[in-house]
Formats: sequence, C-alpha cells, structure tokens
Amino acid sequence: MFNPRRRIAAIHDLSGIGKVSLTVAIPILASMGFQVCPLPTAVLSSNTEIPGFQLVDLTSHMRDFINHWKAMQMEFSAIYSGFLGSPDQIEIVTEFIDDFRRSPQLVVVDPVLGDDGSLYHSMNGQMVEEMKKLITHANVITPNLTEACALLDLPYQPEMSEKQLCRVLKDLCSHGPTISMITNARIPGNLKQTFVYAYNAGDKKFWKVSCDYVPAQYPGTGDTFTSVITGCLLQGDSLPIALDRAVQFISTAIRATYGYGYDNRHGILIEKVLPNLNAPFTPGCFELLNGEES
Ligand code: PXL
Repeated sequence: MFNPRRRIAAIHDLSGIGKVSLTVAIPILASMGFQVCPLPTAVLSSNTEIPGFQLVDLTSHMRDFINHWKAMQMEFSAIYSGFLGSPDQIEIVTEFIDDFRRSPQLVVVDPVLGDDGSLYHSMNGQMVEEMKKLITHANVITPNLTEACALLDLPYQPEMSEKQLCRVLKDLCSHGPTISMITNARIPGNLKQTFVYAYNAGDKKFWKVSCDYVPAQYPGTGDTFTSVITGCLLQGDSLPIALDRAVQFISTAIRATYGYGYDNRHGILIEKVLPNLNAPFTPGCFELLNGEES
C-alpha cells in the first residue's frame, strides 16, 4: 500500500539544465513511490559541465530550512546526500543526520569527490577529510573507484584485482557504513565491461554486477545509480537485486540517450525510462563473490 509517510530528505543541488542531483533524485524516487523532500544546497542555471553556469549558494540558508523542519517535527525514512560544495555543507549534512536520526532509517551518502583518478575542480584535500567524517554517519555509501581510494588514502589505480576491490570495500565499511559499493570499477584484462562491487558488513557478503561498457560519459549517472539504489533498498529489495536494478536502469537510460546524437553534458534522458522502475524485474547479472577468501 502507498505509505504517504515514506519521506526521503534529499540534500543536493538543483540544476536547471543537464540532469544531475535533485532533477534526477526527485523523478526517480517519486516514480518508486516515495515523497522526496529536497533540501537544496545551491541553485544553478545548469550543471557545472556547461560553461557559463550561474550559481546561487544556499549554505547560509540551510540551517534555517532545517530548523523549520525540526519545528514541524518532520521524520524521514531515509536521508540521502550527494554532491556537496563546501566543508560547511558537509558539516550541515552531518548535523542533519544527527538531528533527524531515527530507527530504522536508511542514511545514504554518495561521497562525490572526483572521477578517473582526479578530484573535481571544486574539491580539495579539506573536502576529502570532511567527507571521510561524513561517511562514518552513513549506512550506505556509493563511491566510484577514485572516491573510494581518496577516502582510504590509497593511490588510485585505474584497474584493481577483485581481491583488492574486496579489501577496499571492507575497509570502507570499517569506517561505519554497513554497505559499501564501488561503481565504475575495471578489472585487469577486461576492456568490454565495467563493474559495480558491493559489500554488506551485516552478512559479510560481497557482490558484483557487470555493465557493458558504453563509450560515452554523461554527468549525473552516479546520481541516477544512487537514487535507484536508495529507492530499491527502501522498498525492501535485497542488496544484489538493488544493484542489478540500478545497473539495468542506467544501461537502458544510456542506450535510450545514446542514439539521439544529443549533447552529453545535458545528462541522460531518464524520462524515457522512468516507467521501467515499475515494470516487473528480471534479475540479470549479479554474482556472489567468495570475498572472504579473496
Ligand atoms: O553529481 C553530479 C553533479 C552534481 N551537481 C552538479 C554537477 C554535477 C556533475 O556535473 O555539475 C552541479
């Protein structure tokens, strides 16, 4: 039955053009039956991939918004944060999690810091240090390989063996989260696929899902992945089913976008595939790994 009280506090920016952050999280999670309550960190004319973007930073207003929510005694089934623009914003998210903590509750942190071995322009060592603290408050984290290495002070390697990836996942969970994932992982000798690896410290199981490599990059794919994962876990899916659904959704969305010869910086055309989130799901490609021996 639809439960109107299943609210998700979504702490991200709002970008007018180019599907990222809230413009991805809201439609995905609403399609999955949740009420998304946005706490915008900034409003942008477009995502930052599109030159000339205009930005209004809302950091100085966030605590006032939060205080209003506290006065209304709002409760959230999940708290979900993504791209954050400054150490101050990370501190505000940490306070938010402490203030609105209840049990059971899903706290998902996508520690957006960088990709392909480098930090994004707006990130720096202080942001990495603050993000290391924020993940200790989460129960699910979804870094890519670059972010996982930064969070653990490991040198970035574009390819890691499965054994190394399992070690990284376990080390991430040792900082607090019950579930850690690594998106966009590549393993030696396989150029045709990328992988999502995940570890659940609750049952000590490692999972892997493969994705066919598509030679195109779109901003917001990480936000899409983490939004679907959040919705699936909140709907009660097991971790491998959540991973499988998120990977299948993204692959289909990328394929739907790819054929249009469209400007990649505008993100993926999720509107084309949102109905898939409610279609019967056929599990495809998850694998249980023998991680304890890895
Ligand atoms: O998480 C992706 C993202 C979020 N927010 C803004 C962005 C991007 C990626 O380009 O520009 C403003």
